[in-house]
Amino acid sequence: MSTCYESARELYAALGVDTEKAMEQLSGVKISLHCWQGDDVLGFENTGSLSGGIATTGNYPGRARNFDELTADLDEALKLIPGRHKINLHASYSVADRPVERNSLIPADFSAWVDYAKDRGLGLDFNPTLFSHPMAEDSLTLSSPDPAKRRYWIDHCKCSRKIAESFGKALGQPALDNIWIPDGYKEVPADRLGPRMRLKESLDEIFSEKLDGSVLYDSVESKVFGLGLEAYTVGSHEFYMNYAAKNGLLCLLDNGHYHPTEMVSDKIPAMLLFSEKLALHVTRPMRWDSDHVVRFDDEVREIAAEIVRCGALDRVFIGLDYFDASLNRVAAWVIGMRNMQKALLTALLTPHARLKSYQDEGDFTSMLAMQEELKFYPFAAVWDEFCERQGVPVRESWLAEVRRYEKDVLLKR
Ligand code: RNT
Ligand code: ZN
Repeated sequence: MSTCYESARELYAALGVDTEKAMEQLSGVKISLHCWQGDDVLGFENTGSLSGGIATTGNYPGRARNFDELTADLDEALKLIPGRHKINLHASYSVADRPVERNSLIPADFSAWVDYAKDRGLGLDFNPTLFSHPMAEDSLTLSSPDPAKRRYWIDHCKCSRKIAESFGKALGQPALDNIWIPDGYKEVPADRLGPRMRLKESLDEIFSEKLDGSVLYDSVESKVFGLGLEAYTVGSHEFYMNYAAKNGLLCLLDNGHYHPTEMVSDKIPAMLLFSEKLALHVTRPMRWDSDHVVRFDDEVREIAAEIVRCGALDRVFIGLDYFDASLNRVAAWVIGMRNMQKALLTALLTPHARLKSYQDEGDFTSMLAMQEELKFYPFAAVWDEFCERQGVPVRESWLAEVRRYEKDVLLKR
């Protein structure tokens, strides 16, 4: 035990905060690591470029091109991240030994991923992929006016739920199946209701099949706009918030999918009052839904603080969602995951009851003073101790290992 940690423990103890308990709680939090940062969201189907109003920029060398490369890169990242987590897959990452059509995918097409996760004690989450595909060229899928396209994507979403359910069963921990669609229009539409009616009908059919709710959670993810789809998004926040509430599904809040001054942290307690579970995509929007690597910034810390002070660590599915092709992709995973964990740890080291009572007593002076003083409490010493105990590199020493891997593996691709 370092002397830094010992003195930090005493300082926190004086506030009534137990650093041992905070580390213990943090070690139990699983974060879903999005596989798609590893290959710029391209997947294994060779469909070419990314579409659906999302984009990656940059051409940093070493992108993973297949299952072996992507899993090797994930292993490298996981070595440097404390705790045991989940991997978030998209349907476009199937490892089938036959030509796959997305509307007929089966659990066996992902058995390599299940074996991978089982070997390492990881969980898996899943997402149907309703973009980067000829049937989604116009960025209209579940709301398309073309019944053949709707049928194709409904069937894809139905298969996807079964695949996620199979993950939950095989790995003995629930899997989240999250539906996000790009559907929207570049120009101000002449009909806003029709597409939403079609989306609602498609979802009704997708969710009409009752699967095993003890291993499968379904979520729906809204958005405010996409690239080239600036005027209208079919699956807006109001649409999905109501749809999820009425149908007992989870709402997935992606903090890049709201107006720039609208905060997901503020939505968390409101959502948790009305639903048992909630899902998040933690990202970093810069001016727009730019999907930058998650930093230890004010909003990520506030999101973590809300989860912790609502006592909701077991009610929120925390996933990351960003894709930056201008950086070492393994480092991008490590930075984002460690930042999310640092934010959670900081939240766990906060004397929330004391701050709340200042608020309730109307003592806003003490509340503000303490909130600011707490920013300079030695949470870094607790983080270092946590990394040490978890057997992962302390502070920036992980970067040298990523550089070694880059030289030995990534640059040889
Ligand atoms: C897009 C959504 C969605 C995707 C991933 C790849 O704006 O955030 O979650 O980023 O499914
Ligand atoms: Zn997202």
